[in-house]
Amino acid sequence: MRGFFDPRQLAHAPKREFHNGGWTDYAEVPARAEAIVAALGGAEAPTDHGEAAILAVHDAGYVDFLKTAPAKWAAAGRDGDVVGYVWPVVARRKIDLTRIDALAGRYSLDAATPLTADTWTAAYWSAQSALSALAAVQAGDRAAFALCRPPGHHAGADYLGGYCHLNTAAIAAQAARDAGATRVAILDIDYHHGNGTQDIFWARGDVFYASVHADPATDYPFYWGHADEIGEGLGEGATLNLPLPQETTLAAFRAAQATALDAIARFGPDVLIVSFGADTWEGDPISHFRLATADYAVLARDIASAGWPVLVVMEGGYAIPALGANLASFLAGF
Ligand code: OKP
Ligand code: ZN
Repeated sequence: MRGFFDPRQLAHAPKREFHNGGWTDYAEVPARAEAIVAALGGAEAPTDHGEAAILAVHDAGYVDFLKTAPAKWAAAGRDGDVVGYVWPVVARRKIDLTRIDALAGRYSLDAATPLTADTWTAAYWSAQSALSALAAVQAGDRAAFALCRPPGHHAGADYLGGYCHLNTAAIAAQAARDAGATRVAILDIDYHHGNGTQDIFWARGDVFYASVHADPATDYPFYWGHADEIGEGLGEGATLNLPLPQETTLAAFRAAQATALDAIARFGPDVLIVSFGADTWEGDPISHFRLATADYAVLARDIASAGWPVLVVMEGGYAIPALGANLASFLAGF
């Protein structure tokens, strides 16, 4: 299977994130991608598909923020990375925001995702890796892999969060639609719910979003991913959330994924995009499921047996020594 990655994706390296009332080391480190490239025995450089596919999903003001916020932060006399500290929870007024702190709150979901001067470039190439893997599938490959790092599924049209800036799965889904696919399905099997992907396609019936994830009653992102969220308007019924309790092992995870695959089969996609996170692994440092390395091949075989062309995009997974083997197990299942 072809795999895509650009070394410029390594440049984004925030030092810390705010968690449980204090600063901790940033979990989404460049070494994650290096471990995966090593396990794959290398990756192809993506083709530059340009910014239009990104702007087909993301708000122009948000993209401008990603590019310019680090310079505004420095101009305000601050050291370190851009991070918000006040959020427009009560009133998202349509006022012209200029202050860097107002922008940082307006365009973010949490304080766990600092922006650096290199973030835009890394996120841009992460999106290009997704678009290049999509191109391989469009050219006839049964499956292709995009080593998207930074990841994407928590990023909405106009906000970053959860280590994510550009929603690579959504960008690929929209690009597939724009290239003529009638229906696109996204299966999200990262440990965390992909709130950004859900938000982007919430009111649309042409892109189905199904997610198996840790119950947001106990886990990030808390405000999304509950079973009663099914989409709205034209999108009603095109969102499926299957939250599971902490300590979940293969049997229950596989059954939930089968429920998602059945719903996707009824939807009838031209192409399936899998948001894959290896943070469901039993030893993940920030997550609480109990999947074993060999389980990923089982999950992948279940997905592959449905027969749709599959684009796999990388999301989370933070146990660096096991990351390569977990990903290799998953890809081998195809
Ligand atoms: C991103 B992805 C632990 C705090 C975790 C953010 C979780 C983001 C997960 N230091 N908070 O879905 O793997
Ligand atoms: Zn995750």
